[in-house]
Amino acid sequence: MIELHYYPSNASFAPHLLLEEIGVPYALRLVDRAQQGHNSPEYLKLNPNGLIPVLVDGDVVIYETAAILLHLADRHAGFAPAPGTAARADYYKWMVWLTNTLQAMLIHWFYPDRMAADAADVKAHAEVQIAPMLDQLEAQLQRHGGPWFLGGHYTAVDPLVFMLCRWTRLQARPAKARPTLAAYLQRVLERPATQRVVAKEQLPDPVY
Ligand SMILES: N[C@@H](CCC(=O)N[C@@H](CS)C(=O)NCC(=O)O)C(=O)O
Repeated sequence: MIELHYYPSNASFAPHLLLEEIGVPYALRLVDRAQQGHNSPEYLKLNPNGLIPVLVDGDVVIYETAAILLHLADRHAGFAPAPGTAARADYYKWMVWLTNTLQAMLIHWFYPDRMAADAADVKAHAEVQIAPMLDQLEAQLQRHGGPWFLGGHYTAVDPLVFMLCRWTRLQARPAKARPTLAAYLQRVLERPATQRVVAKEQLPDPVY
């Protein structure tokens, strides 16, 4: 059975959403961050970076949130455009940009003390850089009118967008401050799979 090594609200949230959408059986394995479970020798064998999540899918042991989403969408039809199409290129573009640009900047915002002695300054600068990235998400949704991030179909990109937007909820101008993005986030939240994951991870309101 598929196993997702997770911690509530961590980067495992996006793969958790996709697994629930796919509807295959899977087991959740809690990585106890309070006890440094992500740095235990057993966990480091799964992910030498000591980061959550890890997915174990038969012989496949895979880390990196976006890679896990791509892998799941490869194994289970219906969550990615056909290979070789313009829509597939768009899907790759957004998946990679979201993880290597927006997610990376959000990590600086969450852990500014890792970047410089003046953590408050790093956090403030990261937030300034995140705002126009969120504007890009708004512009993308306005361009095609939705309902999902790439257009008419919910894809593996949607859980990543939803998770990263959720992570901005405590910022001065969170993702939901943008009207088209706010309506989109509400649509994702209302999906039955999202509701089940929110309940399983016991995420308090507001979710985003
Ligand atoms: N690039 C990684 C980042 C994962 C990541 O930063 N996970 C966080 C939780 S959201 C974590 O495990 N942090 C533990 C730490 O930094 O010590 C991915 O996308 O999987």
